[in-house]
Amino acid sequence: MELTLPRQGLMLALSSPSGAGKSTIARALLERDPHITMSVSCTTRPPRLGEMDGRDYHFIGIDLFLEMMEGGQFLEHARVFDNFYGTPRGPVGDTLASGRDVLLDIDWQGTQQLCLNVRADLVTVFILPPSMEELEQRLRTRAQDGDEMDHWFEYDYILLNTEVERSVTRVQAILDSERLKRDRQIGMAAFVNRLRGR
Ligand SMILES: Nc1nc2c(ncn2[C@@H]2O[C@H](COP(=O)(O)OP(=O)(O)OP(=O)(O)O)[C@@H](O)[C@H]2O)c(=O)[nH]1
Ligand SMILES: [Mg+2]
Repeated sequence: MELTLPRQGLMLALSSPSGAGKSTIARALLERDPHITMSVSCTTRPPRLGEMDGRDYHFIGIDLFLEMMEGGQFLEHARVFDNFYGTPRGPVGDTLASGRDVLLDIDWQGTQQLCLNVRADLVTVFILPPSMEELEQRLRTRAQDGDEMDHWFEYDYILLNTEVERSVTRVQAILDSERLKRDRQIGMAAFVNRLRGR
């Protein structure tokens, strides 16, 4: 049986230009790894067909969004296209404290804020398409997607998503390695003491 020690959870932020495959990778990772959960953002954009409130997003009005913003209830927030998006602080804190990890599907603006405020608990991954043709094929490329791409330089890890399966394996490898970082293994000192009979 595997021995699990208490550890400090981490936040894995995934960003990419639209259509580079971020949500496919995120979904596969969530299925594969039982110790990471998705952060459900608040947004002022209307739900799309098939989206469920509380699962895909918390769909809220602009008034409530601003109230939450002013109340400091977001870990980060940003305006993307014509809508507001924000990561609720509470659930992320609870998950990290319980030694589990949180997956965040957020843009570069949100990632910058997390880098400033919660760097120690943050791991950032940027996903790039292998070519612009690929991106255009998968999409409806939007004007702001070029802007998003300019921010690849601010991320810890950069993935070229040539093949989804390989990309998921790589994100899993990043996650596994980051979990093993000494600072996150908060149960290790006690374990070593026990090991040495102290
Ligand atoms: N900063 C920030 N960005 C968010 C948050 N939630 C979602 N986003 C980003 O907002 C953008 C638009 O998301 P959606 O409205 O769901 O649209 P989408 O079709 O999923 O867009 P893409 O993921 O870019 O293809 C994406 O880049 C998301 O990563 C959040 O809480 N904070
Ligand atoms: Mg998306």
